[in-house]
Amino acid sequence: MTDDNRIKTGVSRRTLLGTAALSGAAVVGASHLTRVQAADKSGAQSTEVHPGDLDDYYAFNSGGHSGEVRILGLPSMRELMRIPVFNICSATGWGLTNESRKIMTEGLTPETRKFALDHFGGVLPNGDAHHPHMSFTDGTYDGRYIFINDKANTRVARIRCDVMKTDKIIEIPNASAIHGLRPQRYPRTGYVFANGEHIVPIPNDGTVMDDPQKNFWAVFTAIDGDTMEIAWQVRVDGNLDNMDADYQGKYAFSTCYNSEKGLNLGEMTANEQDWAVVFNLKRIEQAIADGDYQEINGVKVVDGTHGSELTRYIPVPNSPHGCNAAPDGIHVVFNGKLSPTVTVIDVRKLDDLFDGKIKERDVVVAEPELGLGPLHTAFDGRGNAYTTLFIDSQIVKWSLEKARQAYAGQDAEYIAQKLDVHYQPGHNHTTMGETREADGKWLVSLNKFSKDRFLNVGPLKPENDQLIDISGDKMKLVHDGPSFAEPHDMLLVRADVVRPKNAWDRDDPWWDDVRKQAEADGVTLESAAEVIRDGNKVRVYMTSVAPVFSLNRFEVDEGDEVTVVVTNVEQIEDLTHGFTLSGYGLAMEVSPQQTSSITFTASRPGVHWYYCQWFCHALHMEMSGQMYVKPKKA
Ligand code: K7E
Ligand code: CUA
Repeated sequence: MTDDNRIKTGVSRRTLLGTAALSGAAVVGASHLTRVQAADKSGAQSTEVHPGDLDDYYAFNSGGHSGEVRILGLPSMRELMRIPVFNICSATGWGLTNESRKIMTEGLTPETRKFALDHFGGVLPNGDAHHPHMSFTDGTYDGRYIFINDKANTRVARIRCDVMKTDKIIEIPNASAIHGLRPQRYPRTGYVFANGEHIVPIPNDGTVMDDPQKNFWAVFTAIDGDTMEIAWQVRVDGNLDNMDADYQGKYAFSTCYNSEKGLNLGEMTANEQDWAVVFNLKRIEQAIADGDYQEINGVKVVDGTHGSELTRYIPVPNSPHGCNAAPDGIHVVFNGKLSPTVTVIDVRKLDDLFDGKIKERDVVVAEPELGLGPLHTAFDGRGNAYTTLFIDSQIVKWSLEKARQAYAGQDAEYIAQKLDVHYQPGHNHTTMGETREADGKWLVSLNKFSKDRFLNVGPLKPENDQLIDISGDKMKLVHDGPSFAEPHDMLLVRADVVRPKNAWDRDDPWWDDVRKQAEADGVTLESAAEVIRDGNKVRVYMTSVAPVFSLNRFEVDEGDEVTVVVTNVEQIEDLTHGFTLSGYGLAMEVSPQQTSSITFTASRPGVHWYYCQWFCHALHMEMSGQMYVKPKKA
């Protein structure tokens, strides 16, 4: 965080009982402290972050079926913030404010938008967020965005890292359940790739519903990460699970656990081998440029099924799951799940594969046997790989080079260590481990079960995110971190890469709609205390400065459509206000220099109090006002 991101100090906002002092909000100015890392007696890196010290890494944790993203600090594992994405949030008003509702609805297909309106008043209430990944420039994180999938309602969202808010959510047509997701690494993001997991008829409108072998498909989608518009889709055989992209900007990879196109467990696991699909990005772009596509539901779809020149299908044992590109830029690991092996390919062989000079299995350079249930692999940048073993409840550390030697018939012991984790790990993630700046300091194992590790909280147990020191020769387990449903994947980013603001910029596009309306109404948002009537529409403009709203009272008629616009004109860091309207199910966050708005029908006559729900001042309880709703004349 640089000083220019911080609000200027010494602002004369000492009115109203000495606002800053009473609210307890610190005036900005302290420089960032860097934590001095000490090793403990056992030689492990210290996880201790003393009061007032800052963590070395941001961890962006997927919230699974809670639909959100959480920010933790590493190595302390303290939860710092939650970012609502696909869920509705009582604290921040995500899903309630006009700004968030626009983001949550404008990227839906017309059919889904209608469905959401008919059943949920406009906003889908749930999501299932699995894979958070940051935008890349030149093979490493650039701190601009985080992208995340929604398996439940087939969407992809983008989070702005400057304000840590979701700014785009789009639904992916022609797909069912977006699962694997990765941004393009090189030269930049660029594309955000998204896997459709379930096979469905395309289009899926009820005209065809039988014969899955012939009529059901999965699609691989490339989204333009800058515009969040869909660039193209590739129709493939089988389904798509996890995916990754290379470090050259030429290829993307997806695992498939249902090459059988089965519709039940027995059918889906029938084959001893499934496959990994390789997508040739240049050839796909050429096919699009040549007009060699079908337009389905407004998206350009190319054919990538068997025999296509756009894809290759590499046989992989057995129902593979995770798909992970190593920071060496050379190796990609497909994790066997039902096979005790992982399959490693060398991306330098892919040009020859696509040119027909070698066969699919010729790109495989290692297939080490690691243990039971290999799901995901992470890397330390020193040639080691760390694979989660779901069934064995272990992390296995192994050497890529030695696994290659063993595959070539040499006598090489590739497994370096197996470490017990508690219990049943899904993903793991290393610090900067999916970038060319992998630093091999820490690994987090995202365990699906915690059983006896914590105080009993009832039948629903927390999960257990365990911190492991990988800086030395041996992995060391150093911390247990309980978490709520359900971290699937965690992104570990060096702290200096992420540079959030301490206040919104007044010209932020976030409230563009409000700004336009206010201009038309002749209202200045930063000093507003006005009620504008426009037929049965009423717009209420106010500001918030601890501990008062600029409007202590406003009047409307029963049945009016009321829009409340609050601008927080605080110049002080961490002085967030809120607006909660009693009895109307409404609340919103208004952070420093932000404008937020909310619209509702004044359907309940009487006196209704509104108040600031974000503790902001010694007189926070008094930060309130009344809406008078005059009853309709009979
Ligand atoms: Cu293995 Cu959705 Cu990445 Cu969960 S997936 S674990
Ligand atoms: Cu403003 Cu509490």
